[in-house]
Amino acid sequence: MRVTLVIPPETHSIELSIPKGLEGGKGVYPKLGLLYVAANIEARLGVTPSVIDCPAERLDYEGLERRLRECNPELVGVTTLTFNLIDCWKTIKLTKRLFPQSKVCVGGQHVTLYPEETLGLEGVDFICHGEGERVFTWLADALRKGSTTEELAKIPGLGFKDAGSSLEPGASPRTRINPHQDRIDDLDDLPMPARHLVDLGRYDHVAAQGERLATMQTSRGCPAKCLFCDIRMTKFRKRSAKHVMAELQYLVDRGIDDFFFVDDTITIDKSRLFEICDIIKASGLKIHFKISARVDTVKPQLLEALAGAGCYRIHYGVESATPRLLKYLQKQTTPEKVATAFRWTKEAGIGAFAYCMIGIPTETKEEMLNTVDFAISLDPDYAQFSICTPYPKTALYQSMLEMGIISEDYWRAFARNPTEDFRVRFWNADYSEEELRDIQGECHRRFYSRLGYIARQARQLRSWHDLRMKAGLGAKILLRQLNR
Ligand code: B12
Repeated sequence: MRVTLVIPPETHSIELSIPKGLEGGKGVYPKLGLLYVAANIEARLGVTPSVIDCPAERLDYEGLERRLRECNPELVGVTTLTFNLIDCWKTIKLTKRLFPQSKVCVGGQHVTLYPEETLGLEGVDFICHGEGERVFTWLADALRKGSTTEELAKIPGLGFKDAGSSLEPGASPRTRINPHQDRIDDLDDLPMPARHLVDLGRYDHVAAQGERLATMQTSRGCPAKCLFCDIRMTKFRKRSAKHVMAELQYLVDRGIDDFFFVDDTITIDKSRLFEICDIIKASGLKIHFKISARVDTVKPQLLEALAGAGCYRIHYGVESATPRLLKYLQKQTTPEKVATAFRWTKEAGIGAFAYCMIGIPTETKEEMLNTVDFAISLDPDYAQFSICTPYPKTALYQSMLEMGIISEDYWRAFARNPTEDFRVRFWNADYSEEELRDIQGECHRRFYSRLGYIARQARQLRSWHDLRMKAGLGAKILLRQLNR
């Protein structure tokens, strides 16, 4: 069976918390979801899929068409997030036009949130909600064996269109969504992502440190309750330190020296993280890596261990300098805790990335600008000021619906009918989107145009390519502000 897995082009992404102009041009990280799916089908069924990573291969729809024709697929898997749903659907329709007999299965975070709506889209034959490794493999196996509708109905996490025997002419097929599969508890049981199916040399990012970059995942889930996050209060599951080390070694042997651990919150289980750091140190591997953490999950000893193992940056969710707003966001932190964690991080010799938010409901402009001053006082390597965005199915969005702030479930409507005129909505009664985008520009300019900051970045340049990427990003930040 010829299987092709596609990461769609990012030409029609919707503008979210960060302006598209700033999001683009920073580089591309390898996306692990599809590579996990690819590895599992290869290991369990002996089917080696082709992977088309459009952003990394810099493919538009013409390029994608060329690549799809080369692959001549029978089963196509497409990964999707809500922000690139339009591109996802265009990819599906292109596939169906080129290969009407092929089967299309869609998976990813968006599908997990909106299984029914995604399955309803023209061209989609199957959806996979939740983790895709096993479900997609079961599906491919079932298709290979020519399984019946009843057999498909037994695959947990799968959804499909059932034409049924009594379908009236012209009637739409019934959509059937099977119950959720159990979460994969033993993550060591999963084969490592099939990175051999992509060109690792194509990935790089403005905030990277080494020569060659890879993403890695050592755990899944986060028990925290942040109001704006759609994975809040999900069960934390982890790989063993030994399993993680085997993957690191595999990648180092292939020239990778810079790792981005994309775990939701890798620091939840401290003893395992200590163990990972110890093994890396004992192995003598010379690597750089960065992680994401909550400020209340780090302590000096852990930071020291991380630094010793090669951790060069920690991404922290700072969000706001205003305690009232932190409380509202159910962040369970305070500016003092944030400042302490940043101080400890610096003392351990690790850099920091401060994720901040502006435009939180009821937030004033003064409070937004206070957050920039606070971020500057934390002295991170980078800071990002996102506009607080009620993402689909988050508690923040649900509360907007329940309180009647919005009258229609616009994300659901978009999931049913993704149109290019869709605009994301923010929730701050006192400022329009334009005003918020203006303040956001001002925040980035304030943070990034400091002479001391620019001088430090210049000292840390890795290469001409690095200089080009950083200069390009800097110019964009300043030009956006001047053009406003
Ligand atoms: C790391 C990360 C980033 C990184 C790197 C992204 C990358 N290229 O790897 C950075 C910081 C760049 C980033 C940026 C953004 N991110 Co982000 N990010 C994440 C994070 C924390 C992990 C993603 C990941 O690698 N997961 C690990 C893999 C293994 O999981 P997975 O991708 O979900 O795949 C599994 C299933 O979904 C499924 N699956 C996936 N694809 C397919 C396909 C098929 C065919 C099948 C069958 C199954 C399947 O199977 C996979 C294996 O189990 C998630 C949170 C999360 N837990 O998902 C947010 C998340 C994906 N990001 C999100 C958002 C909104 C963004 C931004 C748009 C933010 C912004 N700037 O406004 C940008 C978009 C940039 C971009 N172009 O991608 C949202 C998406 C919400 C949504 N409804 O779409 C998430 C879910 C965070 C959240 N909770 O709100 N992000």
